[in-house]
Amino acid sequence: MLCLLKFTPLFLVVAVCHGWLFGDLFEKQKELDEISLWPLPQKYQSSAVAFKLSAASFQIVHAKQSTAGPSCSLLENAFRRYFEYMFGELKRQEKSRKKAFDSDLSELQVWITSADPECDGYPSLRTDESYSLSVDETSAVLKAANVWGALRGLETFSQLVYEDDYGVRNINKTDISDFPRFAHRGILLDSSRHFLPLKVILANLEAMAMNKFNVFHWHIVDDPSFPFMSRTFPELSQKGAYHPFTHVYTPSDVKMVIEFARMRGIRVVAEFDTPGHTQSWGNGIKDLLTPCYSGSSPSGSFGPVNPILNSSYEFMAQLFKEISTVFPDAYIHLGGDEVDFSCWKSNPDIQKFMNQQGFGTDYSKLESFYIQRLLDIVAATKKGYMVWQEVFDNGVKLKDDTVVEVWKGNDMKEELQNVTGAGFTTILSAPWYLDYISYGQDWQRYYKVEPLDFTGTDAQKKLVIGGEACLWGEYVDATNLTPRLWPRASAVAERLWSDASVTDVGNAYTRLAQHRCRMVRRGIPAEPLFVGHCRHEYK
Ligand code: CP6
Repeated sequence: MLCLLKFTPLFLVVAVCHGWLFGDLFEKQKELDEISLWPLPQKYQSSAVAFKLSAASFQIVHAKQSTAGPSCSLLENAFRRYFEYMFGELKRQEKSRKKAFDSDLSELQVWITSADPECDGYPSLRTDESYSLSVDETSAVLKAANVWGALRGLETFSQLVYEDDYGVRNINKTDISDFPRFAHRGILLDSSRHFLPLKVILANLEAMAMNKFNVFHWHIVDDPSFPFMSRTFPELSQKGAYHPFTHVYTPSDVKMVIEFARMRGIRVVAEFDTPGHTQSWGNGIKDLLTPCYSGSSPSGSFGPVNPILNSSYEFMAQLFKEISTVFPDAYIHLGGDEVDFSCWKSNPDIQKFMNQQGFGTDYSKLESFYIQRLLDIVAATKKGYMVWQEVFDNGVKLKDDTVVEVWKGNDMKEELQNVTGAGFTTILSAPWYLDYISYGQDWQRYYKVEPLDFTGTDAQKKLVIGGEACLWGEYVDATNLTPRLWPRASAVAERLWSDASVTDVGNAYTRLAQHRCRMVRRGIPAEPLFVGHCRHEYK
């Protein structure tokens, strides 16, 4: 039995005898523990040789040759976080040197190889997240070009550590070489339908890092509320948030989200969706929205942003100028989905404008007219943009680096074919609307999606840069968000990170059940997959 190796203290000998009595059961449990990597690395080789780890004689350090050192706070912070994940539940006395045994593995050396480790930078679409990890006596080496790959490798290392039958931390001899299949692996959270307190957002960034997600698509405002506090237009949240003080994201809140995400290698892409989904904007900004008519007089209700007034574009230029400085990511999501034409149709001034422009009765031309001007405004801020698929479908002229998000379930494959055929990069969210719930294990449905399963050339397939799991907020707030998202989003995480050949649902089930227990142990209340238990529940 493996557990006999090098163990000398009396209490362990007793434990070994105990282990023999229940040998089969324990062996089975150990097998399970040892294969709980999620998402599965690209290349993975492990052996049955186990090394034990003691909190008192194991440390995560910068490798001598590393271009990063103790001045890299991102790594220092990550070392502390992962040490805590691995040894956190141990009582203080077990961590102290008195009662300790020596670790077979004394350290994990983190070796950053690029001249610029990117400690103080932000991750981007082009970030190299690859790493290699070698665990062998007496030290493990994690090698990555930059801090972003190191973060992914630290997560993997922490997932390799398991508790043996005696509560001792072990790690097996392992070699891993890993990189993501897709560059954009996102989660959409909606803080407009319900206000999401900061700590809920931060907890989910934490869970995202555990699943190697790297984009937080923050659908921050929408029809029901405008919680983003703008310095340029404070009226937006004063009049548009559910509450002007408690249900807003202050500039310092937003900074905290961005920094917390950065420390975990996660981009924050904010979405300010226009011209539709903007009811809450109208509370604070006079004349921004189109007045709807009932017959020949205004009905008192309002529609999408008024596209025929110069003031609308002047407002957008100022707002997006601010947004472009608040959010450091190279991309802003401009929305452009689900524009309801009925209000525009009812308004005589809009009808007149349609005639002048020669748009006839094709209101999608008016929508495109608006979007086109908005895109030019945003391009002037030097930002790239993401848009929902309608913007492409309506034939708007887009910058080459635009990312088109495919969200409609019908004809999804045809849409991917068209978008990539036109040469645009695209991400897929249509199959991953996690706000939809049903009885049973729907994660398997998300898991089985193959993003490249559409007709197209190799060049077209390369333009699919990833996907997003979306949790729209109509039925979600702080009380149920986390368990609704996890571990269902984990299925999407593996689809977007691991090799296309990783499709065995049975194998995935075993690992995912473990991964879910690990998330729970780390403080993320992830819901169960099915009947069963987590080992740590009974400790
Ligand atoms: N809000 C916004 C939404 C949705 C979209 N945009 C949505 C539409 C259909 C479904 C789920 C969500 N709630 N702003 C579409 C991208 Cl099924």
